Amino acid sequence: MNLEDTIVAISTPSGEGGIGIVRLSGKNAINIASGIFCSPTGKSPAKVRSHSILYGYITNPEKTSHIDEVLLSVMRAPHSYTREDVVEINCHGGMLPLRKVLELTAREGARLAEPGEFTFRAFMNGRIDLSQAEATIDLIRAKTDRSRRLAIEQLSGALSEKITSTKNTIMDICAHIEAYIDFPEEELDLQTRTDLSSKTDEVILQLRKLSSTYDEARFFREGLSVAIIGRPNVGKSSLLNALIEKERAIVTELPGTTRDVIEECLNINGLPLRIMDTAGIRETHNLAESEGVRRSLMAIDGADLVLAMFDINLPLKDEDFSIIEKIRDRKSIIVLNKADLSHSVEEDLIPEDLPIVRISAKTGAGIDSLKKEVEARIFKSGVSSDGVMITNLRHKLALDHAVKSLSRASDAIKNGMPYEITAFELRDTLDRLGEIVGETTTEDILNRIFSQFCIGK
Ligand SMILES: Nc1nc2c(ncn2[C@@H]2O[C@H](COP(=O)(O)OP(=O)(O)OP(=O)(O)O)[C@@H](O)[C@H]2O)c(=O)[nH]1
Ligand SMILES: [Mg+2]
Repeated sequence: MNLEDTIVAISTPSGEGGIGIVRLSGKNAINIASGIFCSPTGKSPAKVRSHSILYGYITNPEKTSHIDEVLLSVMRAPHSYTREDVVEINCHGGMLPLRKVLELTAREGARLAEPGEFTFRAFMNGRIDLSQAEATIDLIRAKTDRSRRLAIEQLSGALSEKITSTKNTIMDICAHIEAYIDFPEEELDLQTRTDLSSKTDEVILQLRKLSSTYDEARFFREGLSVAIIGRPNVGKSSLLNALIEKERAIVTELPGTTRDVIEECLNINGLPLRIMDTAGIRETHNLAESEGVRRSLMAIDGADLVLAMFDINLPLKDEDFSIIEKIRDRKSIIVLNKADLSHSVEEDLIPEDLPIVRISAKTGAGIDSLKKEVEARIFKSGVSSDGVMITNLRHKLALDHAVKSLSRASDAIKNGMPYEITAFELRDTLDRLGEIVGETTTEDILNRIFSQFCIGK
C-alpha cells in the first residue's frame, strides 16, 4: 500500500440510508474536494480552518451540473483519524449519488482505498497502535453491550498502557543485566539477583493474569454454552422454561420426556448464554432415549458450564454419583430442584468444593440466585485488577509466549547463568509484547489484520 497516495472510499454500508459518507485522506484530499465542490456562499474547502463544515454541492469538473447536495467536513493533518488531511462528504445515502461522488474524486486523482487503509494509516502515522486498530474492528462487530465496552476500552488505549508499562519494567531489568555483559568479571551480588528475579516473577504473574482474562472476554463476545444435565424427571426442562420464561420444552411427570438437546438463548447481565436442556441420563434399552443420553453426555463435553441437577427429595443414586464424577473438574454448579417439597438428599455426599444452589423450577424460587451463581462461576478467576481484558487471540498467544521467555529469564537469573542468556530472553519478551501493540509485527501479520476491515474504515 502506497502511503503517499490520497485515498478515497464510501465509508457507509451499501444500500439506502439518510446519509452516506465518502471519505478522502492524504496530501491532496482538500485540493480534490475543492475541485468538485461548489458552495452558494463561495467558500472553498482549501480556504477554511480545520474542523469546518461546509454546505454546498458536488458538481462535475466543468461545474455545469450538480451531482449531490452535501455537507463537507475538512479535518487538517494531524488532527484527523489518519493524521493526514481528511475530507468527509456527507451525501444523500443512495448508491448512485455516492458512486458518482466516488468516481469524481477518483477522476481527480484519488486512489480507491484498500480495506482498512484509513485505520492502517492511523497506525502507521502513530495515532493509534495495533491493539487499538484491532479494537476498531471489534467495536464495529460488537454484538453485545459488554463486548462493545471491552472494545471501546481497548480503543482508548487501556491495553496499550498496560503493555507499555510492563515493557518499561522489563527494560529496566534488562538494562541492569546488560550493564554486566560488558564486565563479565563482575558478579551480580545475591541481593540484586534476588531483587531482579522477584521483580521478573511479579511481571510473570501479572502477564499470566492478563492472559487468563481472554476466556472471560471471549464469553462476552461469543457467548457461552450451559448444559443442564441430570437423571430423568429431576426438572431439567422445567428449569430451561423457568430461565427463559417460556414454555419451550415439554414437561411431563414421566421420566424420559426429553429426547433431544434443546437449545435456547438467555442473557444474564449482558452475558449471552446458550442454555441446553438434555435428555435425562440413565441406562435404557429404548433406542431413541439412549441416543438422547449419548447426546447429553456430548453436551457436557462441549459446555462451558454444566448445571448438574438433582431432585432434592430423592436419595442420590449411582447415576447421580457418576454425574458428579463427570463434572468434578469442570466449571459446574449443583442444582437441587423441587425445593418446594420436603428434602431428603444427603447433601453431605456432594463434594464440598462444588457450589450448590437450591431452587424450585416450578415456583421460580432460587432462580435469581442460580443466575448469580452462573456469573460467579464464569468469572471465578476475577477480572484483572485494573479491568484490562484480552479479547484477541493474537494478543493472548503473544502474551503466553512472553510469559515463557520471561520465565526462562527468571530461571537464568536465579541460577546465575551467563548474562547474555538472560538478556536474550528478556529481549524476546519485549519483542513478544511489542507484537501486541505493533512495534515488532511482521508485514504479513499486519496484512492479515487490516484485510479483515471493511472498505472505508
Ligand atoms: N414440585 C415440583 N415439581 C417439579 C419441579 N420442577 C419440575 N417438577 C415436576 O417434575 C416433573 C418432571 O419435570 P421435567 O422438567 O419434565 O423433568 P426433566 O428432568 O426434564 O425430565 P426428562 O426430560 O424426562 O429427563 C414434572 O411433573 C414437573 O412438573 C419443582 O421445582 N417442584
Ligand atoms: Mg426434560
